[in-house]
Amino acid sequence: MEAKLSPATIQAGLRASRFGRPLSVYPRVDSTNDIARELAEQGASEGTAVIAREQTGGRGRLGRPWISPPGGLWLSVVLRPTLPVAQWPLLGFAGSVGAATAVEAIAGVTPQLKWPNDLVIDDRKLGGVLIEAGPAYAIAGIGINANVGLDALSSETTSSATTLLALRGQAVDLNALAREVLLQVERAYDLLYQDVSALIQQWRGRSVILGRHVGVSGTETFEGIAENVDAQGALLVRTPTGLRRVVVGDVSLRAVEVPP
Ligand code: BT5
Repeated sequence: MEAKLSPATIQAGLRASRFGRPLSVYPRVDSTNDIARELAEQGASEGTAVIAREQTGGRGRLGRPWISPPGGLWLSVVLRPTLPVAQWPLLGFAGSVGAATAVEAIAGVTPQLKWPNDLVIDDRKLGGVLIEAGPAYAIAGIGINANVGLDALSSETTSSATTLLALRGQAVDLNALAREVLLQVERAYDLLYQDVSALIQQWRGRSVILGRHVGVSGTETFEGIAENVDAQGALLVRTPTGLRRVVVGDVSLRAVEVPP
């Protein structure tokens, strides 16, 4: 039987040493990032985590909506990074590498990563990461379509999204997934300080875009070959006029034109 998300169940056997301590689980909130931010403003320590069974105002990057029905994992963690601000984009790498590693361990499917922080399977989006920075903290928001039917997502996203339930045909243990995400995101976050190139290497190893023809939209729109990511998490795209560095934006995969 599918167990409901519960703080006691998640914390029993939690192997993370800081992430998820403390942890609160709400039935329904606007956005777990907002609750985590309030806690951070009140001085909550690094690792304080907030989970909701459902979000009514879940958000993505750049003000976009994030559909968050019951059955998903909607989780935010308070971070207190001491990294130079130029490296903060790598917080998203820690979130996405950790989340992908956890999904693989619990659900037995292998998410790939699309820059900056999407978890994708067969080019469909399974989850995403939203990093929001505050004065002396950052909030890492992680969303994973776990036990969510495709019909619970909006018609706009069903063709571009996937869920663990749709992929596997059976539910995952959400409490176990939450526990593993807390552990793996903590490990990936610690790598940022201990061995940042190892974290970037893990991101590269899961990348679905490197070496492929992509369209970039952000401050400018252009196409090229996604060549690499740099030590600050920016995407390097080879274009006919040279290498372009993308710090904020979206990428989409393009079919490679075959010459006639
Ligand atoms: C993201 O944004 O991918 C970041 C998502 C972060 C969600 C978590 S849940 C916990 C925490 N609390 C929050 O309020 N947020 C975080 P972005 O790359 O901007 O992707 C947003 C786009 O993904 C939307 O414009 C839709 O096209 C699509 N989308 C929305 N909901 C989706 C879903 N459940 N599954 C797949 N795609 C979705």
